[in-house]
Amino acid sequence: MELVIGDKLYSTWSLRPWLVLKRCGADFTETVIRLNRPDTAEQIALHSPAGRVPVLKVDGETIWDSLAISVWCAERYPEAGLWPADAHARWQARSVVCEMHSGFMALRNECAMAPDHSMVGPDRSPPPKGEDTAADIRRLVQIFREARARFGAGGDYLYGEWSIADAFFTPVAARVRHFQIDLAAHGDTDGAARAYVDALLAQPDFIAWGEGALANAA
Ligand SMILES: N[C@@H](CCC(=O)N[C@@H](CS)C(=O)NCC(=O)O)C(=O)O
Repeated sequence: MELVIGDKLYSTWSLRPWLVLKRCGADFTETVIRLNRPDTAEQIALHSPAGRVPVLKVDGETIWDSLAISVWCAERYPEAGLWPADAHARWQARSVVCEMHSGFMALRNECAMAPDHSMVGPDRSPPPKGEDTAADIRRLVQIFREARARFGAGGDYLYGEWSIADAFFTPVAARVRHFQIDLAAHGDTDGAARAYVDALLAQPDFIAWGEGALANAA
């Protein structure tokens, strides 16, 4: 099984299925394509009909898009518990994953992960100023606080135990850290959303991704 990904320093879409595959204990190789280079499109086209990474190659098939790969993992590795066991939590988890996958454009645009804005490393950038971005952050805080309050009792993650939802919000946690976003100023009255973000940043597979990112970049 081969996962084709973009630069680990800033390919937020690649991070998600990488975390999910790690959680499954899947045995996979990584092919890293450097983004923002003259030959990037050509390199990606060797692997992806959609011209985007991540791509998973398995059983003679190509699966592209971070959500499609994550859903494939849940199907292939049911024992990994990639969706919450509780039905209500599971319905909510799928909803927030889809909301993350298709939305938060202002936050993505203003806090883009790119060569100067890496998901790991000591560099930090000033907080975003846009009102649409602030609205996105308020919505994230609402999602985090509601899920943690309703379903989070079994662990530190959104629905207690780690799930695909956490893979989808880990790039957001990296943005919160890099862009020094004050969640308290966006509705996190008691620090519950911040504690969740800190749990994502402390997750061992994300730390391993960061070490790999810095090694790749060296
Ligand atoms: N919706 C897709 C988005 C994938 C995407 O936009 N990937 C970026 C890299 S992070 C890409 O391949 N860009 C092509 C390029 O930089 O030429 C997914 O979730 O996998």
